[in-house]
Amino acid sequence: MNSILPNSGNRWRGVIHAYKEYLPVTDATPIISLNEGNTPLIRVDNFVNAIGGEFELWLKYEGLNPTCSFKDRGMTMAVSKAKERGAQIVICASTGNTSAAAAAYASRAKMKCVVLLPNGKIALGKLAQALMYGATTIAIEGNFDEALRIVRELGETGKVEVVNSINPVRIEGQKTAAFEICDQLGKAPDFHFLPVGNAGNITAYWKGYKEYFAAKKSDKVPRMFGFQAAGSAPIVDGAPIANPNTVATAIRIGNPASWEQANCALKESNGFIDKVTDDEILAAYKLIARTDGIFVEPASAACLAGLINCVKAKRIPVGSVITATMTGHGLKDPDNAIKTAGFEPFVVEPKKEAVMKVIGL
Ligand code: AN7
Repeated sequence: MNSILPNSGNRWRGVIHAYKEYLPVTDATPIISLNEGNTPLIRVDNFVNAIGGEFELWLKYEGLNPTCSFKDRGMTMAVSKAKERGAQIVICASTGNTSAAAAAYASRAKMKCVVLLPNGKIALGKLAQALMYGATTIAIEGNFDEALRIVRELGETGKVEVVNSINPVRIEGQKTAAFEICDQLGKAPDFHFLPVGNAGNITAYWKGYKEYFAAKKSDKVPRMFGFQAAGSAPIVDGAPIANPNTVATAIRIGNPASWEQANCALKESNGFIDKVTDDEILAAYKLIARTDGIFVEPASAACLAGLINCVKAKRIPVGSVITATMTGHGLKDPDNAIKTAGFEPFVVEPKKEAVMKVIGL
């Protein structure tokens, strides 16, 4: 169970090389990779103590992927398969992270990339990425769900390759995160926590855990615990939301594409889905940075907020092993970070005494 072993020469070469036998690729598939995956699984006892938990919590820090989110796992697959088919243009709707990943992998594959984003509702770092990687960047005067509808319609023309998670190979790539967790932990966790937006990731993790169990690479499957933002919680509320809203713009989605599959994962795993408020998200976002030095984006913190609520509701048995996906890096969203930190830099004269005064020496 060593995640380095599947790679020749001991060098990590990305999730397709590592987990080929579980993925729909052949020798004819051109592998477009940025060496994604193999992200750290970090145990965070300080956070657990701070929230009064009595369990092990391990964070899968997906912000350390090449474009700083979990989306790279699915995108290496989607762009490789698109290249194999001879597609020239990849397209996606995105709340930001999918577009960053699509733009990067398309650039490496020498393909044109078009991204549709909700105007003004995308974190600054993600917008910078789409522009820097050279994607044709279109800001829709509408939300993610409307952008995805347009992308679906364009996909039907056969002229573009859709790389949203409605493309099933995206889910295939993303399931490798569950494999890595089992490899890194030496077993499957009891619970897996993650934020839910378009619901591709909960679908992918559940598929991955089930396949690894079937392959006898793990001893069980975890219960899947998903969390939506209160203003964008269609699955929890049981109906699509026309005007979703939340500070966690990554999961500002009112009509998830993988809704049915998410319900299936929840049911099959004896899982749980709930919503958390923006205040709860921001409190968890700040706490994990201050207790364990882990900077994630607000959407990622939604599942930590959910965990805090589960501890209060005594939903987690003592001694459980929990993993949680930190889906995106905190640097993606500098605006929310600076607003949430709670203080600004001390501006002082360039003198030792002035600095000592601030330190309290
Ligand atoms: C940081 O980039 O949907 O439930 O267009 O960026 O699989 O959608 C992003 C989703 C969680 C939710 N955390 O995952 C997009 C997009 C972060 C995210 C989610 C997203 P899904």
